[in-house]
Amino acid sequence: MYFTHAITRLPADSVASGLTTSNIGAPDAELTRQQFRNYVDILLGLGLTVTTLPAEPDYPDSHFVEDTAVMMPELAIITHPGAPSRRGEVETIAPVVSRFRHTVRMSSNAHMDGGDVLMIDKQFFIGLTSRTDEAGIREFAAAVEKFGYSVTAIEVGAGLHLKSIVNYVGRNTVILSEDSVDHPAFRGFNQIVLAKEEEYAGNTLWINDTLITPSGYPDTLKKLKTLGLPIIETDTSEIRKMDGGLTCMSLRF
Ligand code: CIR
Repeated sequence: MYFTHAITRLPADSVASGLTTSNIGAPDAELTRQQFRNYVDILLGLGLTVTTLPAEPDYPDSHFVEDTAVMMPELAIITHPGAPSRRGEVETIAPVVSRFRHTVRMSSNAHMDGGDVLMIDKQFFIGLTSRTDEAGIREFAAAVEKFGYSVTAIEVGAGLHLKSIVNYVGRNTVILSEDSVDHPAFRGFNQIVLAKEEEYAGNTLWINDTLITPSGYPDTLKKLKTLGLPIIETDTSEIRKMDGGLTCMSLRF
């Protein structure tokens, strides 16, 4: 998949009021924005056209745009996010996404965060988590299967989202937590297994055969280097404080 565009949203001053389970302190709003700007610069450097939406102070998690939609070449699904405080975020994302794709909107009986949706070619692996339920996966599957996609549900025991612990990093390889290694869904891929203390770095983003990875995770970096792809490290200290990572801050297509 070659990406040409990304949609992002500027973090609001209210960022520290968002949802988090991290217990590693409150993020600094200005440093969050700086880390966000660095991220956007990396996307621009990789040749993507980036649409950055204005901050939404009433939605302190709204710069985690990945959770509000799932983009694919044929269509986009506008999700019904699992956390009640985040549901309003889709109202301002939907019109922007619909400039680029035909959109299908999930019903309010179903729940899904885009952070649970891992797309590898024509396969979707979708985490069953506190944010994404079976009804969400059923509605999603009904919308995409006619375009030849397969959908596999994955029970996620720990971590916020599936992509908190499993991501595709190119070259038929997934990076994943120790706990996910034996999952049959990932047996067909080469595997880079995260050290327990570096699990956060599993949220590495593969864009146009370049890897963007959080800085400060030396064991993961060493393992990623074996793929032979260009790697860009960037600091996500403030993003992490709100359970966010690199995939969360953009919709790529
Ligand atoms: C939340 O709990 O919803 C946000 N604080 C973090 C969302 C991170 N999103 C993602 O990993 N896709």
